[in-house]
Amino acid sequence: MKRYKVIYIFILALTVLVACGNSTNTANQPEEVDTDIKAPEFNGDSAFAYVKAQCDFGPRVPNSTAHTQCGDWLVAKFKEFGATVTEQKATLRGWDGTALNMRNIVASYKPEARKRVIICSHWDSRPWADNDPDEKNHHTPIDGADDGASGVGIMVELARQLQLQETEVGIDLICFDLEDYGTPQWYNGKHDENSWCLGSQYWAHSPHTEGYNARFGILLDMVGNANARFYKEYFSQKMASGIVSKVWKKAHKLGVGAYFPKSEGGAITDDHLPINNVARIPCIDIIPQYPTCEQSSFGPIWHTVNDNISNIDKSTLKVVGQVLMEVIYNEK
Ligand code: AHN
Ligand code: ZN
Repeated sequence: MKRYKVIYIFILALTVLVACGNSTNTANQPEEVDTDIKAPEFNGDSAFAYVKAQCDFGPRVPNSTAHTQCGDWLVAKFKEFGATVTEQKATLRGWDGTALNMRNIVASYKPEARKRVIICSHWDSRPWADNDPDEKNHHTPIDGADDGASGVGIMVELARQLQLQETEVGIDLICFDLEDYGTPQWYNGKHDENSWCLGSQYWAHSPHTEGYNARFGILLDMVGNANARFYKEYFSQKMASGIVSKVWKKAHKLGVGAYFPKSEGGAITDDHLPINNVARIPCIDIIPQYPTCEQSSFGPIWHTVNDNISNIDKSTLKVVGQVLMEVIYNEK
């Protein structure tokens, strides 16, 4: 009898201990409260129409009529959607000595706000399809539906959304010029990394407003292909890992994580580098990589004449656009 009593008390004590332990644990564990708001719905069809509108002008290569006309269209569109538009114009030298008429276009929302976020992309298209499998095309200008127009198309749709519902922070949609005038593969002379990204280099050295600053930036490059997989680009991860986490988390929460693998990709020279290194604003690059593609790690249509509207996928535009919406509408 005595022994049973001892065992009974022992078990009772143990039960109480375990229970207390559990309850203490639960109380100490901060519950993950999701304070995110649901952003308005990004329209993929609308973004697609804006990508097509740019391509319809013809290749937007520097110093061309199509380039001027598309630039005018972008300025008009951003104004129509209520943005404060600032242009930067300058004459810059290309790798071949050509004087290039640069035109950076900035569409600002809440220009007076001190907390700001940059969404950017390049709007020029490459004058040479120098990675085309057919050598005959190596001097042919490209439409740049993916390489250029896709990111800008998403930005024009973002502008339409920003007019309908404002964000807490200020937003700058920056269209960089002269990204894709980099030394072509067929040139036998010296290849300079600085021949790429001329518009963003210019902007980083002298931003569109004095004393400009932003919390962070997100660069979009080639965000319109059906097979796009946005690995975490090396420099983005190295220089703005917090922003990479923020964006990739939103994508996975939205259920579109398949487009945003959690693994790291290669290092890419792009417009985010001068923003990080010169303007000192953390900026990531959302850019697809194709690790198994033999033609190019940027995919089979990159810098070929096939980079046209027939290879643009509305669903990919929608995925990227919605992820950006979730980011910017939750920035306080
Ligand atoms: C280089 O090829 C060195 N960088 C790729 C940047 C780029 C070109 N993005 C689009 N077109
Ligand atoms: Zn390119």
